Amino acid sequence: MIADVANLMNLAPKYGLYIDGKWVPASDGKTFTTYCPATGEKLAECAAATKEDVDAAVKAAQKAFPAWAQTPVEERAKILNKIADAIEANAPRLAMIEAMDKGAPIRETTFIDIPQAYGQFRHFAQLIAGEEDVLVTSVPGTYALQIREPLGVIGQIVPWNFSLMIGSWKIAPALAAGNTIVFKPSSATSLSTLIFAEIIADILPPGVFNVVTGSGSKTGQFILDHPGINKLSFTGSTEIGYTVAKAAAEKIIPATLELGGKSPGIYFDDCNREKALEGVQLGILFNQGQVCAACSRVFIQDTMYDEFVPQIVEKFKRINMGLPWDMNTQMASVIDETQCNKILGYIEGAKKEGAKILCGGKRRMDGEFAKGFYIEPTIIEGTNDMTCAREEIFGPVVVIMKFHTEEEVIAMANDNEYGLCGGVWTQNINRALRVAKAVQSGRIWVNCSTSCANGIAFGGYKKSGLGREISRSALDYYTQVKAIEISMYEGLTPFYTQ
Ligand code: TXE
Repeated sequence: MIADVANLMNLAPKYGLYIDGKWVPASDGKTFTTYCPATGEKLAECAAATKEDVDAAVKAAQKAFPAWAQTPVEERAKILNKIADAIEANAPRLAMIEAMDKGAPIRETTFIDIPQAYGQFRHFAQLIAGEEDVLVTSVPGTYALQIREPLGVIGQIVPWNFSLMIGSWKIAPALAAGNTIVFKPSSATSLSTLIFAEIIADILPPGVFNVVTGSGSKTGQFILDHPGINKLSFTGSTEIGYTVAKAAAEKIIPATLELGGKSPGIYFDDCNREKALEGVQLGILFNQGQVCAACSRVFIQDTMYDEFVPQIVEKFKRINMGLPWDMNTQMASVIDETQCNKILGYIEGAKKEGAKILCGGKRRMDGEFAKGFYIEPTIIEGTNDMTCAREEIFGPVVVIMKFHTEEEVIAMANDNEYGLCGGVWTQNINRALRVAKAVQSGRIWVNCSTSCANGIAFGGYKKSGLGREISRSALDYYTQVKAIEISMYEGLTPFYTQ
C-alpha cells in the first residue's frame, strides 16, 4: 500500500539535498532510509549531508543574502504569498506525506499541519508589507531612524512531530525579514520539507532557501558549528537545546529555542464539562501526544474529581485507533520504536512509583497495528512529584491529579521546570484571568486547548525555551536594530561649548 502511495506521489528517489536551487546528492553519496512508522514500510532514501554539503549550503545562502535582503518588502510579501498558494495547491499531497512520514492521522495533517503552514506565509507576507521604519523624535534638533535589518544566514533545525508546520513558523518570518536559510528537518520526517523545496523552487531565487537532510549528530552539528551561520533557530528536546545554546554562545549569535513542555490543564468545578472533556482529549491525544504544547498534567478540582475522571476514562476508551490515512482515525502510531519504548518505560516507571493506570498503558500489536508503534490512550492517576508528572513523556499519556483551591493548583502548575503552555477551564472570568496570569507559561488557553492561531505568540518560559514564533514578535528575532541619529542643529553642542 505505502509503496503504491509513495510512487503515486512521486516521492523521494529523485531528491537529494536542495542547495543553491539545485538537487544534488551528498558529497560522499551516502543516504539514509526513512520508514512509515505506522506500517514499518520503507518510504524513501534521503541524502545524508556531509560537512562539505553544509558548507556549500551556507555559502549558497551567503551569496544569495545581499540581493534577497535588498528585495523590496512588497516583492518579498508577494513571494511569500506565492509560497502560501503553492502549499495550498499541494495540500492533499503534503497532508498525506506528513501522515505517512510521522504516522499521524491524516485528518490532523489535513486540518492543522498544512493550513498552519500556508497560513504562516500569508501572515508574514501581510506583516512585512505593513512594517515601517520607526522615526523617533529625540532631543530638539535631532531625530533618529530605527531600521530593522536582517541577520544573514539562519540555521534552522526542526523535529519530527510537525515538520512542515514548525518549519513554516521558522521559514516564513526569516524570509519575510530578508534572511536566507539553511534548513534541516528531522531525519525521521524529511519528506514534506523536500516536497516543499520542490514546489517553491521556481518562486524563490537560488540559494535563498537550502535544505540539508541528515542526522542531528552529524548534519545538525555541522550547522551549529559553521562559522557562516548568523542565527540558530531550533525546536526539539531541551537536551539538544542546551547544545544549540552553547554553539550560539560560542559564536555570540542569537538563538531561538522552542523546547520541551509539561503543561498543566486546570479544570475547576464550574467548567463546561462537555467542552472540558474535549479539552483533556485534545490536550494529550492530538498527534499521539507528541506535542511540545501538550497539557500532559491535568489538575481536577476535588469537588468534581470523582464524577469527571470516569468520564475522561470513558472518552479515552472510545478513541478510534487506526491507520493514519483513514479519515476516521483519531489516533495512530508514534514516531518510532525508540519513542514507543520510551513512552512504555514511563508508564512502567509510574507503576513502580505507586501511580495507578486508569486506562490504556499498553502497546497494540493486534491486526493492522502489528508493524507500527501504536500506544493506547493512557491515563495515569499520580502525584506531581512522580517522574511521569515531571518529565516530558511525548506520548498519549496524561497524568491526572486532584486539587482543592486555586492557590494550591497554581503552585502545583508552576512546580515544574518547563513553562510552555497551559489551560484553565472555568466559567468564572475573574478566576480564568487570575490563573492565566499566575501560571508561568508562554501561552495559556482559557476554555480551549492546543490551538495555535497565526499571529498569536508561541514560545516558552523557563526551560521551555527562548524567543517567540508565529506572531509579529518573530520578526524581531530575525532582525537586528540599527539606529541612525541625525542632527539638524546648526550650532555647536552646548554641553561642550559652555
Ligand atoms: O529530538 P532532538 P528527538 C523531545 C521528546 C522526544 C525527545 C527526543 O521528548 O522524545 O525530544 O526526540 C536535530 N546538533 N522532543 O531525538 O534530538 C535532530 O536531527 C544539531 C520534544 O527527535 O532534540 C532533529 O532535527 N541538531 C520536542 C532536531 O534536532 C541536532 C520535539 C530535534 O531532535 C543534534 C521533538 C545536534 N547535536 C522532540 N542532535 C518538542 N518539545 O517540541 C539532534 N539534532
